[in-house]
Order: sequence, then structure tokens, then C-alpha cells
Amino acid sequence: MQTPIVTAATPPARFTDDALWAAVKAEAQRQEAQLELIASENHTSREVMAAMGTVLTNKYAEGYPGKRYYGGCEHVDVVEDIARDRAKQLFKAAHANVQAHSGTQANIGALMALAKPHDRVLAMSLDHGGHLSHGHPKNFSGVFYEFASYGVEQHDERLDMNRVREKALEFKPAVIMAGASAYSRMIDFAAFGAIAKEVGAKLLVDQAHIAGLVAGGCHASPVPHADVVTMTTHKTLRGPRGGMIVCNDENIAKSINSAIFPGGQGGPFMHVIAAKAIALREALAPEFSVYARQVVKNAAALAETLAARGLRIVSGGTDNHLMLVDVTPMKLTGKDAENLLHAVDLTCNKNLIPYDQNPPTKASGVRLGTAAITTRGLRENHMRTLGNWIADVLSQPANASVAERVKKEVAELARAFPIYT
Ligand code: DSN
Repeated sequence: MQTPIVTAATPPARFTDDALWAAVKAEAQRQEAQLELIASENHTSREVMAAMGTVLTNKYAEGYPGKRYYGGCEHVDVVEDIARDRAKQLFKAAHANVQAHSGTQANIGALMALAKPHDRVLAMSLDHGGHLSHGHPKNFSGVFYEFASYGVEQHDERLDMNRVREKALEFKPAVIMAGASAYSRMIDFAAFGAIAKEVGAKLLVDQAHIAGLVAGGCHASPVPHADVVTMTTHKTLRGPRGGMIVCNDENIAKSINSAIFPGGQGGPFMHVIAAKAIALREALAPEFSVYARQVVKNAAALAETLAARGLRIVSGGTDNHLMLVDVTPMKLTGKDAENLLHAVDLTCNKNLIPYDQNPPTKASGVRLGTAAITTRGLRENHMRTLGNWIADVLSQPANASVAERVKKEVAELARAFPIYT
């Protein structure tokens, strides 16, 4: 069988695992045919994918460049040094660790470096847009540390830094975490830094969602204000699936390195680190700032269109790549809306909105993001079309002819803006 996407640097002449490659082919076709609105996803370059299909996957390299526990690391040392140097350059930080396999594992490393088990940590509530690794009781974070949370205000659905400060003064955490997976407003990292200093806490910023916007100059960087900054590499940063950590303090950098290996991981994924290096080079290029700015402009245009059509945008709009759309004005749950949109090839996820009356399995909102659709070339005019399609479908959920028409139009737009083909 011939596969439609070639991810290996030297692809085999023939792919023999038919069942497996059929599923990969179907996924490639799904990504081409559907418009990806999941705010945490993106479409990497072919070069990033190619790096992951190389011989680097064969190499064990426990340790760090120049200090490995295995022989034969001379070439992977070069790969990891390139990745680390580019991460430091891009985020203007003195130190980088590029080995974390995921954002959660980056947070495991950062918390191990900054706190002792059972220390207090203050983070944004998951119900208000935080993240599982910021203190969910079943996540390592909630199991090993004592968490309290801050959230958005009910009247404007935004963080009020005075209230965050009050919580920090009251709770006296060892670490304050900032960063979110469903918050559409700028985060004031300078204010978080000042609060952390005042209460004697370390500041850990998880910039997973906005790393690409920070890299592209569309969001203020947390690096000057935080003790440690963690991120994923596959969201707005548009790299391979993985995690990364940067910081400025040499002692903290040493603690992070030993918290990642041997603390939380064994051998690094050198093929993924190579792909991170390629993505970081792409993000250092001037075109990436243009991309990041377009992501933000697209999100604003989409939010405006949806609001004009009667959907409620949590906090009244967006400053970044995502928005939370309250679908209760259409008498739907988030789950209904996710399914209705999926049926017309618009992929998104249901999401709690702040102070949600529905359980997480139903939720009252959907989270929409523009990172992936901007990568495939869509601009503000397409966002207005897209917003009207979403409103058409959600305002007439029982109207099969509306769904049929929108699905056809989505297919035409997706065909006009191919990702890889
Ligand atoms: N699952 C990611 C997201 O969708 O935001 C966060 O890890």
C-alpha cells in the first residue's frame, strides 16, 4: 500500500502493514477534509514530521549532551544542543530543557524542581480554564501537592489580579502557577511575578497554549517574570507533540534537569527533540510572527461573527487564539454543539464555561481555536463565513438541509486550502 503522507526521511519502497497504514491514511484524509477548531491542535510542517520518522528513534541517550549514560551519543548531542540553543534564543531565556515528553511531564519536572511533596501550590481552577496538571485531585499534581485555586470573576469572566493576590496572601503557597487551557484573555505575568515575590512563592508559568503567540510577539512573555516557564510544543508553537521548559536561574535549571531525568523520565525521544529543533527554527523565522498575528486576528473575527449571530462569547471576546462559546442561548449543551459541528466536519471540543451549571460531560460551551485553520491559510473573511456556518448549524439543530448545505460548503473550503496534499 502507498501511504499519502510520507513521514520518514527515507521512506520504504512499500508499506506492508496494511491495517495500520489504512488508519493513518484515513486520519490524513480526515485532517484534510475537516476544519480543525480544537484550540490545542495544529498542523506541523512536513520537515517536523520527517524528523520524527528518522533513525534518531533508535538511540538511547539518557542524560544530557556531553554527560550521557550510553555510548554513541555524539550525533544526538548535536541535535539536542541545537534544540536547546534555539529554545533559549526564541524565548530569550538562559536555560532550556527540551526532553519533557509532554506538557504534563514538563510540569512534573518544574514542580519537582520548585517544591517538596505536600508543599502548597496556587493555580487556576480547571473549571475556569486551568489544566489537569495544575492540581486535579487525580493528577500527579493534586496527589503530591496541596493545591488551592483562583478563578475568574463572575461578572466579567476575567482574572482579577487583586483577588489572585488576596488568595495568595491567605494561602501562602510555595509555588504559584499561571497559565490556562481555556482562557481567552491576556494573562498579566508581571502582576503574577509581583504577587509571587510578595508572598515568597516561586512563579511557574505554563504557557502551553500561547507559546506560539509569545514566540510570535503577540502575547507578553512570561520569561522575565517567572522562575520557570513550561510549555507544549505542538499547539500554537506548531511543533511535534511534546514539552519544553525554559528558565533563567542556573540552580533552578540544574534542578529541572535532574527532575526530568532521572526524576520523571528515562531516555529522551531524540527523534522528537530533532523535530522540536526544526519547529523552533521555523518559529524564529519572521514569517512565524506573521502567522501568530493572523491566528489572533482570525480568532477575533470569528468571535465577533459568532457574537453578532447570538452566541455568547465568554468574557466578551478574545485576545489570543481561542474563545469559549456559551451555547446555552441556542438551548444546547456543549456536548450537543460539539456533535452538531462534528457532523458538518467542524471539529471542536465541549468545554465548561465559568460557573457552569452543567457537568463536564455535558458542559455549556465549546472551545474554538484558530491555530490550525490559520496554518492551512484561512483569513478573516473565511472566519466570517465559518462563524455564520457555526451559527446556522447551532441555531437550527433539527434542520437537516442546513447541516447538509454547511457540510458541503465546509468540504469546498477545505479542498481549496489543503494542508499537505
Ligand atoms: N489537552 C490540552 C488542551 O486541549 O488544551 C491540554 O493539555
